[in-house]
Amino acid sequence: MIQWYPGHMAKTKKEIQKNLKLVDIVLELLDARIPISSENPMINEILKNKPRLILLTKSTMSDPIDNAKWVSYFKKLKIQVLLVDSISKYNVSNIVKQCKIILKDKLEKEKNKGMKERPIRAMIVGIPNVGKSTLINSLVNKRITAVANKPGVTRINQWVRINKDLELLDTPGVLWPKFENKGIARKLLLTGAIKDTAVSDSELGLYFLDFLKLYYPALLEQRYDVKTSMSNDLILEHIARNRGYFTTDKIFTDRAIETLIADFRNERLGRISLDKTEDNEQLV
Ligand SMILES: Nc1nc2c(ncn2[C@@H]2O[C@H](COP(=O)(O)OP(=O)(O)OP(=O)(O)O)[C@@H](O)[C@H]2O)c(=O)[nH]1
Ligand SMILES: [Mg+2]
Repeated sequence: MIQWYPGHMAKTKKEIQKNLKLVDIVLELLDARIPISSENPMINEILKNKPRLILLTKSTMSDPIDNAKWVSYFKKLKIQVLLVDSISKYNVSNIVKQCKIILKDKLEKEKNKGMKERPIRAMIVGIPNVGKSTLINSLVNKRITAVANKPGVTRINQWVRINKDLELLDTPGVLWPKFENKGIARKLLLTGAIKDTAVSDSELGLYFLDFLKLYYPALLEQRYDVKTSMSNDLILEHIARNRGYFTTDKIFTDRAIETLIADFRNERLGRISLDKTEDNEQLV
């Protein structure tokens, strides 16, 4: 886990801006479960008017109803967006197609000037754990992967040739996550994007229980055989008892919390989205 501090952020920003000059388009990865909380706070300032495609990763883990809402949310903002999943390869093959559509004018202009058809050059950016490496692996067809040295504008850069249509800058831009408020920090902690000791597991667990009671009561009740009308303490006790997390004189509810969070991360609870468009509609 990278420790972000002001000097590091400035250096990262500079590095990405330098690399931007080498690419046609930026693939901005956001976690489909938290499309707002997984945004970098300075991304617009960094990318400015660079053509951009947002990829909502891990979209088979997120709530399908929220997925649809987020797609229309970004479309309303006139931002190109695609739901993807790098493990099941959902929509991965549509990434290049979408890039071509976004870059249509530029590519046509080059063609009219008599320039040879060439692969689109792209770079991936996103906060830690959002799925940058997994997407690259999923894009790359192992048999034809070739890393070639190609002169960049100011220096030699490593490119990964995905296929005849796409080349990726080999090092994705790792952006720092938002540290704006506790709500965002909790969601980043739950998805595993940050490891922060400022929020205790027990506080995180209770927050998540309240969230589940509000948005996914049926998933909570089914998984742990509890009722949402029960207090959080009682629910945790119930989970701990069912799993054998107790001795004759003690119940380990902290282990029940670990189970709860692990079940979310491992998709055992079901498809869950933590960010809701309703909370962000004022931004549109
Ligand atoms: N289900 C699912 N899991 C994914 C997907 N993409 C990534 N993951 C998982 O998320 C975790 C983090 O993925 P990485 O590809 O390492 O993330 P990263 O952005 O490269 O992370 P850093 O290198 O730390 O910045 C891994 O456990 C992946 O298996 C996806 O589309 N679907
Ligand atoms: Mg990585």
